[in-house]
Amino acid sequence: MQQTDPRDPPLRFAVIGAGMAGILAAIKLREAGHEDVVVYEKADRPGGTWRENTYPGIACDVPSHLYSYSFAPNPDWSHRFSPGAEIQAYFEGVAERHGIDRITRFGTEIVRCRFDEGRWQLEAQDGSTDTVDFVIAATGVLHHPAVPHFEGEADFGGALFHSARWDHDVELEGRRVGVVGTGSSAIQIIPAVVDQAAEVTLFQRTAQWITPVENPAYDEAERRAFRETPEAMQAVRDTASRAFVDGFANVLIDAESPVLAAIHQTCEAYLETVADPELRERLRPDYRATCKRLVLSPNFYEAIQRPNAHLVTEDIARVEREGVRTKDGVLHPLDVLVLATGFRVDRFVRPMQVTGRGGVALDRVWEDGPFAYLAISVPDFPNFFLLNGPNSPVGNFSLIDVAEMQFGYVLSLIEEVRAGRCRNVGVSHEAAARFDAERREAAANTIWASGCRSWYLDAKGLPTAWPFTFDRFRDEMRAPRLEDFERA
Ligand code: N01
Repeated sequence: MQQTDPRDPPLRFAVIGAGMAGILAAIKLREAGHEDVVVYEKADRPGGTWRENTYPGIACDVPSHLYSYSFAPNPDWSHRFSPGAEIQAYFEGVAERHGIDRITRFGTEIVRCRFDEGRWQLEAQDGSTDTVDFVIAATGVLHHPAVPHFEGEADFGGALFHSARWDHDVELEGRRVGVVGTGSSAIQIIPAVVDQAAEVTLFQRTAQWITPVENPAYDEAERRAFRETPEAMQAVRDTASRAFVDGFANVLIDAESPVLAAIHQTCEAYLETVADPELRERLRPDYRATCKRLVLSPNFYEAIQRPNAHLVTEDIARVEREGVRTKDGVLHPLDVLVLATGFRVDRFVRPMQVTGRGGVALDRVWEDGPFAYLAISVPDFPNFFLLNGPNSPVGNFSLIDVAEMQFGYVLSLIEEVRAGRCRNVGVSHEAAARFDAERREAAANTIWASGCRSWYLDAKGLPTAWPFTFDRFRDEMRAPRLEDFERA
């Protein structure tokens, strides 16, 4: 292994993406004493998914005191599950307080990253270039909208857009609004628009299990108490963490878990609150709760039972000038059609072209689906680390927690270089293959593989998310097993 002088010129870092994970990485790099850090962000402000998703009703389904950085608690959250605009303001505030906006090049999309002579050559869409020692890819998961194309959609006389590209110029008051999809986005949109719209039509391809949640507001006295007694705020966080992580994330990998059976029963009981038996049966899924990502809602069933709400379970045949025609020949007249159809979750850093050691293209390496050792490192891509990358834990818990643990691990790898023990560090082929084989085997026993279609599955139907306990993830993230890494 090559020894380098720790007093070499300071290491230079590029963080790609100024969303939750990118802001975190930049803050932690600087805290660790790395001063030469640049964040590249293609949009004009930070926030990632919270900047892009502005649909009516948007909120995070993880309690706000848990969905916060551990180092930046926020006593002022308005609700247990605060709305998206508040979360966006939180990230912008944290980025500003830590000076991250000042080291971010907004409006600059990195299109190519090439590993060359031990460093990464970056090229942006505007033609500018950069050379860095490390790339932190914080490009998000739920980022590239999945937009289905329906025959005849070009003829539609109304407004048509994806839920993550909400067109706020389109008036909803008194209009006939259609929503395609029954994921978390659609289930939040329906209650939020049902009062305004003349008619709301939900096009459901697959029914969805829903867990009832309450979303109380924090009053001023509670917020003052959080401000004055940070331990009280920490206690709320700890309680939520125990419920979401220990009580849920740890059991997803065991399809036979009694906890999952209890969640199923809760969802079934909630479905019973739908008064009309015919509507109730059309809303009843034919798979197990938590097979798909569990949807939490305080009010979806109430909204879908309104006289101006309609549930359509026939498949969509085509879009016409007047609206959507389903396969039974019925035309559903619409003024607005929202595609709440989810995201292309297999993209990760792409369409950025990443070329590693020996000219190997990431696209090529990921031909059969994206993978990364412990969700962080890909062989032949040294000094290139992913946050919330392929095989990362996903589910109803805080991805901020996940990213914080991952970045602590990445910092330990960076330390190998800073200390002069090597110049480049990346997982070995052998360790990556061993991890991938193990995670594939484990994935088959998870609840996600129990018989439903979801974005948790790859093209062959295998769950891609972390298929072990959350406790194991925590343990793995405590420190890298350096023998699994090639250091040059
Ligand atoms: O997307 P989804 P989402 N014709 O992929 C349907 C996070 N999130 O944006 O089930 C008809 O879950 C598709 O049908 P089917 C959260 O992690 C969090 O709602 O495949 N329908 C499905 O019903 C979440 O899981 C929050 O049969 C079509 C829907 O579209 C993730 O984002 C809020 C179709 C897509 O559901 C994604 O959620 C929002 C077609 N051609 C999002 N194509 C919170 O924190 C797709 N569908 C609350």
